Amino acid sequence: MGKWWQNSTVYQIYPRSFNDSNGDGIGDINGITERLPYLKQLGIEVIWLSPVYQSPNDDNGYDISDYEAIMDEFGTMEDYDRMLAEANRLGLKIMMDLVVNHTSDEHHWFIESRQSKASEKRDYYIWHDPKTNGEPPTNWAAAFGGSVWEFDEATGQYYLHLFSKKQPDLNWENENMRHDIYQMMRNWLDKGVAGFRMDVINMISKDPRYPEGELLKTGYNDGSPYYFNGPKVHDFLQEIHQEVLADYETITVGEMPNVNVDQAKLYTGEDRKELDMVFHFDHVGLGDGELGKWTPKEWKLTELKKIFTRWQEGLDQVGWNSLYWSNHDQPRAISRFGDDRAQYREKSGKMLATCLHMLKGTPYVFQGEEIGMTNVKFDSIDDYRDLESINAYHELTDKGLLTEDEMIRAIHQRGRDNARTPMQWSSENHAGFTTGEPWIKVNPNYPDINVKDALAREDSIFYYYKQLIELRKQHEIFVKGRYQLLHPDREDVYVYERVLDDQVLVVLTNFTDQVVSVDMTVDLTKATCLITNETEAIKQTEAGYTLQPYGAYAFLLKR
Ligand code: TEU
Ligand code: CA
Repeated sequence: MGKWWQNSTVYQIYPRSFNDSNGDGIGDINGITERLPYLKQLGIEVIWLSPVYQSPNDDNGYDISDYEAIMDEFGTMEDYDRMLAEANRLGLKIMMDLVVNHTSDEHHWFIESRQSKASEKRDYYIWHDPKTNGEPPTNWAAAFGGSVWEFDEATGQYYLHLFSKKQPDLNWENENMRHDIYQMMRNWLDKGVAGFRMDVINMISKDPRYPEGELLKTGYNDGSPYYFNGPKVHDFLQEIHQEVLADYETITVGEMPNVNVDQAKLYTGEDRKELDMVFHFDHVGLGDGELGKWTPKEWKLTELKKIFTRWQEGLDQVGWNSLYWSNHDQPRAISRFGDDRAQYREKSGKMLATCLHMLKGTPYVFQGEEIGMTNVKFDSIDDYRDLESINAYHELTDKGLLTEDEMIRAIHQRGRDNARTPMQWSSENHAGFTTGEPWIKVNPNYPDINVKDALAREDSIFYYYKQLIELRKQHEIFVKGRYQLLHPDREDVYVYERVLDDQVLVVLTNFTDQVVSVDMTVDLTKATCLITNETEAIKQTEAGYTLQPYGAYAFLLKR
């Protein structure tokens, strides 16, 4: 099953926040081109590019109004072609973000579709009559607040939008629509892109009965059992493979909220001819309370270990894991799973990277993760830009479910803008991201946390990531080694092994700010230390091996 991307590392760019080349305060494609040598230096091989297509930016590009034009704010198709050529010249592959569960309501397909019931594009979207009492077809809650149904006066029907009302869901039951999507995908592959990250791709098949869901605290119903992993999702994915992907050497990853291991085997099994890997959400949902991420609770390391172990063992030999701590929808890894207090920030960042990058799967590094960027705490909701946070703030406080203070604190912990503050390039004004006014404020800690500083310090997180990425290419055990969890019940350390023939990779990570001891059956004093965030060799006492706060070691030894 050896595929080139099994020992590659993917770097995600969120273009709006990556690098502004023309001083308008918004990241752009020429800004990306300027920084390609930096990514080459890191050692990554694939760039997952969040959407750069034409969009009104209701959801920052995840609402596409033209799949084959470049967003005005990001530049031109010529800029794009130049960036693609330069990336490919440097040996960097571009993975585009395919958002085909929905378009923007400003896409010409939707403009035509809403014009009349007789429009030939009517059935490209999901239109239903009101209930006899005039209410929407179901009471389902939309991901970004309110109902999933928006009434359209012109034709007296509702259209479905699982996200914002400016993101109408496409009707995948319509064959003409599907084939328009396939042609668009082929056009991008013919330009030389390497593949696709497929946005909420397990939502494209809906239960045709549109049954009501369970009542939620918000007063809407939970329709998610009826639009995740739906009845025809595998038919559609196999058709995408057959009509498009089979003709190219691609890398594909499906973003799949609510996917479990058994379903993932069907999505990523090599014989299934669907996708190469999926993003699951089990670990990033840790601690979710009765209002999901807006009521974040403590999480337990034993829970995290159970989740990673379920996926490592579950997909072993029959599928392939993606490995990630964060992305543009998630808080910063160090703040979420590590410790962003100054004395532990870098060390816990290296510990998290060690823990993740030694697992079986393809690692994804989110922009800024490689220099240890952290969450931000803006005082006012007015400083936030993400419609998910802003809509939730108003809906949940208006309904009296959370106070404004509780909501702001939840946004500080789990809001998506934590990942969307501008990339911190230097200690210059606006962190060197722009010479203009940034579209969202820069994290005020940029004078201490920035690329220029990281590149100047050989002990920075950047060079640690570079080393991890290189190790993955050097040792077959990273790709093929069988995973084995050790000390499953401990709440302080994550210790696991990877075994390949007579080789054993032993990974020890301390997720706490305490000194701990770990007893091991293997003799680590004779092992080769591949990488560590410590300046000294591991010590052994009668209580076992000593791990300092947020200490991490990876050893290679012969059985
Ligand atoms: O995200 C899918 C998704 O489920 C998000 O709503 C995410 O889980 C949530 O924001 C976490 O709280 C994809 C894209 O990654 C996201 O940026 C888009 O907003 C969304 O789809 C709609 O395209
Ligand atoms: Ca710009």
